[in-house]
Amino acid sequence: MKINELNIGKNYLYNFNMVITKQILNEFRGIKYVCMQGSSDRSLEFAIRLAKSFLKIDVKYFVPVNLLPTSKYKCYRVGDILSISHGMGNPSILSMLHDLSILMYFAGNYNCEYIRIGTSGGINIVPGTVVITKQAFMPNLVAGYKMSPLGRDIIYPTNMNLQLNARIIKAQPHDLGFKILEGNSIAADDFYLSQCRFDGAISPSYDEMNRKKYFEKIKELNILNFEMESTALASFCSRAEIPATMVAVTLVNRIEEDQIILTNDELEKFSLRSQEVILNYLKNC
Ligand code: R2B
Ligand code: URA
Repeated sequence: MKINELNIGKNYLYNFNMVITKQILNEFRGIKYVCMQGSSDRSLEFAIRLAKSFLKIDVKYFVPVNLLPTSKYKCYRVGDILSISHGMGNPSILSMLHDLSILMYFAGNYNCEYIRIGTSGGINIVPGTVVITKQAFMPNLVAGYKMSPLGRDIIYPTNMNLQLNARIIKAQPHDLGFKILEGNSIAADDFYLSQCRFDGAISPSYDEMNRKKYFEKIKELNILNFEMESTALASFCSRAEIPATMVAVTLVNRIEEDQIILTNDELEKFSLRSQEVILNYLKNC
């Protein structure tokens, strides 16, 4: 992990509403794996699943403690694993990644891995398939993440860590019960127009024909899913030299549908698949 030297001496993390004290550093020391999910409820559920798998306790009597004194993000620790929420979209995950990485660095956790466990809209694949991202694309189909510091556009590389991907895939049992595919992802600016849906609140500037052509280009680039955070995650982690990747179950095949028409039970079952893949990996570590 490589952190901006100017941060030495910084002791307030605004987005975590946290002053870095010795006690805080002790709470976060020894973390090796950071698992992130959009929703704070899912981070809590995952912490309970981790406790059930690794601590061998009766989770009926176990309430994970949130380590962040802010309403923006929630964070739970189980052994050397953190389960943290990142909110929705690139700006939300990116702000969290800065505070988290400063904290990890000062706590001496220089070698931790970051994994986003998510949901997504699949492209030409059966819903329920889990996608592991190799490279993240912007909606204009450029592989990279554009930022404009001081008004000057810079496109940062967005490669996920392929060794980490290989370790995750290798850790899966033969009877997993669903498919895992490694491919590329698009991080869209929203759920609707940036993912070329027709069912948002504003009329789209495209029609079925243009959309078909766009989907054809997507397929040529081996892009398998749409979501909203992969470019920020990949570019941040490449620059900070943190091994990172994203594992996201697909809830819909966007070639066929815009709407996600799963029942709550199906949605829950599918969402748990990405967690299961990472749980298998962590058990193997
Ligand atoms: C996947 O699902 C969310 C949108 O509903 C978003 O955070 C993402 O990347
Ligand atoms: N998350 C997204 O961003 N898009 C989808 O279609 C499903 C989940």
